[in-house]
Order: sequence, then structure tokens, then C-alpha cells
Amino acid sequence: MDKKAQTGNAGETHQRAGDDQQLTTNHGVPVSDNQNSLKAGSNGPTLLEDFVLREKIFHFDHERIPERIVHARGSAAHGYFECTDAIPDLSIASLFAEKGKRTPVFTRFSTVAGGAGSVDTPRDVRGFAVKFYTDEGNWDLVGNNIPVFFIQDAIKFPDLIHSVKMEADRGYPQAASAHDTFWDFISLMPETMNTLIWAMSDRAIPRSLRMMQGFGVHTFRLVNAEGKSTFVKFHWTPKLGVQSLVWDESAKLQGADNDFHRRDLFEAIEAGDYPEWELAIQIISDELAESLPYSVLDATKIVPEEDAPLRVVGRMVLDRWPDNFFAETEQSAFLPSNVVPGIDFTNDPLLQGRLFSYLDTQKSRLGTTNFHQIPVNAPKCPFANMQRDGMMQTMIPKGRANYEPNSLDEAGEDAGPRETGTVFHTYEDNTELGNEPSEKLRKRDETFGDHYSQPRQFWLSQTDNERAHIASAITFELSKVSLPHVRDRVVSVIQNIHPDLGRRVADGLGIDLPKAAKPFREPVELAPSDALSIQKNWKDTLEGRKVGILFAEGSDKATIDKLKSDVEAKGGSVMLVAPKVGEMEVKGGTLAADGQLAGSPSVIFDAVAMVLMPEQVEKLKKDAAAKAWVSDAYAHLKAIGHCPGSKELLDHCHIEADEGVVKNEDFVAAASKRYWDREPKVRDLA
Ligand code: HDE
Repeated sequence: MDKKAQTGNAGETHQRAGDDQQLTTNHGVPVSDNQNSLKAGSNGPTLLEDFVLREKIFHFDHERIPERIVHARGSAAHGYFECTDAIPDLSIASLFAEKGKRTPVFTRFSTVAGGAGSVDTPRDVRGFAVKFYTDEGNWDLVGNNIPVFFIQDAIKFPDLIHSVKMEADRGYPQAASAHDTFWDFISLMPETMNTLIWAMSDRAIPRSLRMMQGFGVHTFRLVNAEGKSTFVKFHWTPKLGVQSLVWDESAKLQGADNDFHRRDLFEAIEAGDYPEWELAIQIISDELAESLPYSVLDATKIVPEEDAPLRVVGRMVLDRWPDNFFAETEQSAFLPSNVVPGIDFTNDPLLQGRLFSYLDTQKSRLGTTNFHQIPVNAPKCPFANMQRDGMMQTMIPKGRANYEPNSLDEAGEDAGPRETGTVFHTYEDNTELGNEPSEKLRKRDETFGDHYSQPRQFWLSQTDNERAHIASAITFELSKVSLPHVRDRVVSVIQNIHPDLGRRVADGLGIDLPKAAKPFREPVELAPSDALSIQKNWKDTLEGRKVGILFAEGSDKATIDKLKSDVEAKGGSVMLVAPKVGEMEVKGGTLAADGQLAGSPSVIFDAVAMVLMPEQVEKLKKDAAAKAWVSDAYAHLKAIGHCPGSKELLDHCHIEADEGVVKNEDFVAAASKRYWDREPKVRDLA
């Protein structure tokens, strides 16, 4: 009997209604009329007999499934992982076996707190989940864009999430941490401090999903053919560099384009401008792990790149948008417990809890233990076992072999799958890092009690401007907290990160500086690390960036064409914006805009240029959308290109000349940067 036919992959069913296809019911019955229900007379009642109507409405009524309890809003794409540096010395994982080997992937990015229909640019951690369909099973690296997590032990996860989600009685705020319950929890749980400072930094307002790092967060282990284990952390580095928004820009984007990140990912893939990341491993030798003043099993801590450098092992390219959002993105199920031979867990107590949670949640979200048969979740290698039945079973196993051991083969029947070939062996040593397997206890390693050394290291590693953003972000969030004792407690706790931070936030809020809280364990001095700063690693490039060019009737076409082709030559994309979208007369021909001014505010661009005649500027000076276009671009520290005609609009908006406000001739060189030095001129930072 053909074993593959008995137990192979769930097939992909593509249901397409095309011009040449007859419309049918779900049971294949051809439908004669999709416009009118069946009635007793044209003014008569609808008949219960109408199975076409009933089936259609029945199906519609049940189209939604429960959204993810966290990470509900997400966007995903298909692609591949290519090994660029084989590591058979470290792992037998087949995807790392040889240079050039490609493994299909499905990658989903998400916000954490908001619902599925919430916005793309709140201040929030972003999920970065990758499913590798390896030839020895699926490996899911379910990470975030921040390398640390708020809590150390899975038992605190429901509390953390309850506190950050909309408040239980009032149902708001949606997709925001700026409220009482989150800060109440945070202030009582100093282990959150390291992730908090990351989450209050510009990391939490990424410019694009294509411009975020990703991290596996936990320490994992690679296991080689000799059974030797090596601790590693996984890092994704975006080819386009890491870029963030400024807070005012991200807040305004929530009105201008709810789908800012999803649209950007879709458009990039449609344009063939495929998002790409490098995957690196950070190898943490046992000696290093033992010498560090914190535990590598503590997910609230990083291991600085200066201590354990990154070794690039591959790249991921996302080159295909899902055919159907629900079937693939919504129904995708990622499980940290999905590992393959050569990759294994560590005793990180947060990771250990995740190994249970993700399997469990799929039953309530996808409704069946057979969620692994949904095409996006099914392995692309054959799978075979004795698990049977359950709701929505779509496979048809043949034969009697649904138990093991059996001797059916002795009677010439198929006996079912056996354990042969490469198998997953759990790494057995449980005495690493000084662990003493002992009596049952509810206890953490002592070093887990150091809550402040790393957030202080993060603070000291930032530029002055980034520090101002962190202090302002905490000030903003606490300004939304209505319980004074919570605000005070946060300020007393964050003083342990750095006295400056506490002072600046107290000052920004206009409250007295409370006494610093007593740390559970005195912090140690850690050397600052440049890798922790976005601005120190900023990549001046137009690749993947979008430029808006404002024009109107009578503008000079040659100037617009040149600006457009120069930006595109540097890898950027251009959107033409005008007060009207229809084709209009311009000097040298006709031109149609891609977007109307009122619906294409400058927040959706990385840099803007204007090609306008003086008489058009006179009109635009009375248009609030035009003034906001210019003033916001300036306030969001973007390059602004202008011609002699449009300069008047800048003056009208009180835009002061600086390095980023340039003539159109110099625009392309200026457009790849943000002008941080301008910030003190446009807002009062804490
Ligand atoms: Fe998750 N997390 N998580 N998480 N998580 C989920 O699983 C959970 C944690 C992360 O695009 C849920 O299928 C527990 C850390 C991502 O579908 C749920 C704990 C990290 C995604 C769940 C954590 C993450 C999730 C909700 C503490 C970064 C979205 C739906 C022990 C390393 C995956 C689902 C996607 C999703 C539980 C902590 C990242 C409920 C119990 C740490 C990227 O099972």
C-alpha cells in the first residue's frame, strides 16, 4: 500500500470563481440566480426551502474565527531562506546543512496589544514569526523585533497581557500601553524594566516591517551529529537598515493610513522589491555563559554583540504575497514547540511555558486539533503517525494500522510508520549552568534579580536624541495614567535605570521627584554597546523609502520627471501628489497625480519635494492640507526639496532653512536622511 497516499500532506484547494466557471453551492450544485431569494410570489415571503440562500447566509454568519489573544493584527508573506554559511559543525538541522540550500518560509509580522482591525503604527513591540518548512519538519522561530521580553517566567504572561490590553471594564484604549493598568503592573514588576526601555525607544515605532530587526529572544541550543550542544541566539537584520518613525508621525499615520505597514509590505512585494533579512547566530560558549553576571536563560537580558559577535548563516527573502489573507495569514499557527533535529530548547522558564501555550491556543482559535492540515501550517515534507480523526479531518488514512506496535505487516498489510532515519533527540543534559536537578520548587536563579544593569546599559548606549525620545515616550505614556500613585511609582523605579531618566520624566510631567525605589539586587556596570542604538547604525539610503512630490496645474513637468527618475535610480519610489487626481495641464505636457493632497499627507513619505508656480502657492497658502504637508514634513525631521516658486510656501509655514531644507537640485542627496538636529527646534523633548 502507498504510505504517502495514506498519510501525506493535506492538499491545497484553490477555489476560484472565474468567468468560465459555473457558480455553484458548496456542494457543487449549479446556481441559477445569485440575485434573488426564492419567494412565494414577487411580493411574497421568502421560502425556508431556499437552500441556496440559507447556505450562503449560514456560511457568512460563521466567517470569523476568534482572533489571536495577542498579536492579533498581522501581515505575512511567503518566501525562502537560503543558507549562506553551512554550520554542520554546530547543528544537524537540514536547513543549515549546505551553502545555497533553500527552505520555503512563511513569515508573519504583528503588533501585540491591538485587535485584528487595529492600526499598524501604535507604540508597541512587533512580532516576527517565521515558519521554516524544512525537509525534516517545520521549525517555527516565533520572535519579536526587540531582543528581550517583559517577564522572566511564563506564569506572569496572562497578568502582563491583561494589563496592557484594553481595560476590562471600559474596553479602551485599543492598541496602546498608555493607560493605568499597564503602568500599574510595570511599576510593580521591576523585571520588566529592560524591555520597557526598549519598548519606549524608537524600536517600538518602526518605519516599515522591512526595516525591523528580529530576534528569537530566548537562548536556544544547536545540536550537532556528536550530540554536542551550543547555546545560540537568533538575530534577523534587515537589508534596508533599521529605521523608525518619530512619535508624532506614527500617531498621525494612525489616521492617514491604518494599514501603513501592511500596504508597504504588499507594495514592495508586488513591485518585485523583495524584503530581505540576514539570519545570524550569536554563539554563546559555555564559558561565556558561565562568566556573565546574568543568566542566558533569563529572557529579560541580551547578550551584547561585543561579547558574542553575530555570525551570519543565511538570508530570508519574502517574494510572494499570500493568495488569500484569511486562509493563510489568519489561519497560520506558529508554535515555538516546532523544532527540528539539530535545534533544541533551553531551560529558559519563559520559553518552557510557551511550548505549551501555542499548541493549546490553536484549538480555541482554529477549532480543531487538525489545524496542522490547513495548507499554510502543513509541513511540506511527508508526515506519518497514528493520530486519527478529530474535527475537520481532511485526510483519508487507509488501512487498519492506527496503533503501534502492530504486526500487520506479517499478514502482508501496511503496518504504518516506524522510527527510522534522522530523528529528533531531546538534549539530555540537565546540569548545565550549575542547574541541580532537585526537589520541586517555585524559585528563580538569583541572577534573575538584577533588573537594572541592562536597561542602564541600553540608556547609556543611545544618542542624546534617542535618550530624549525615551524620556518623552515615558512622559507621554504617564501623562495618560490617571492614578497619581502609579505615576509616582514608575518614576521612583526608573530612577534605578538612570537618575537622569527619572528626573527628566518627573520634570516632563511636572511632578515632584519621588525617592528612588530600592533595587532587589544592586546593578553592575556594563559597557555601553553601539549595536543597541538605531541612530548610530542609521543607513543613509533611499532604498525602500518613499518620496512625495507635490505639484499642481502649470507645474514644470521636466523638473518633476527628473526628480522622479533620480529618486528611482537610487532605489526609492515616488508618489505624485496634487490638489486633484485627474489628468491636468502642466508645463511641457499633461500629468495625473497618484494621490490627492488631502488624502496623501506627508506622514506617508520619507521625504518630500515641491514643484509649484507662485500663483499655485498663493492658493495653497489657504489650504490647511498643504500647510500641514509642509509643516509635518519639517516637524518629522524629513528632507524638503523646493523650487523658487514653492519656497514661498515654506516661508508662509515658518520653515527655517537647515541642512535638510534644500533646493530640488540637491534633494536626492538630502532625502536619504532624517534631520535629528532639527528636533529641538520643533518640539520640546523631555
Ligand atoms: Fe507569544 N503568544 N507568548 N511571545 N507570540 C502568541 O499564540 C505566549 C512571547 C509571539 O504571528 C499566541 O498563536 C506566552 C515571547 C509572536 O501568529 C499565544 C508567552 C515572544 C506571536 C502566545 C509568550 C512571543 C505570539 C497568540 C509567555 C517573543 C504571534 C496566538 C510564556 C520571543 C505569532 C498564538 C503569529 C502569539 C502565548 C511570550 C512572540 C497566546 C504564554 C517571549 C510573534 O499562544
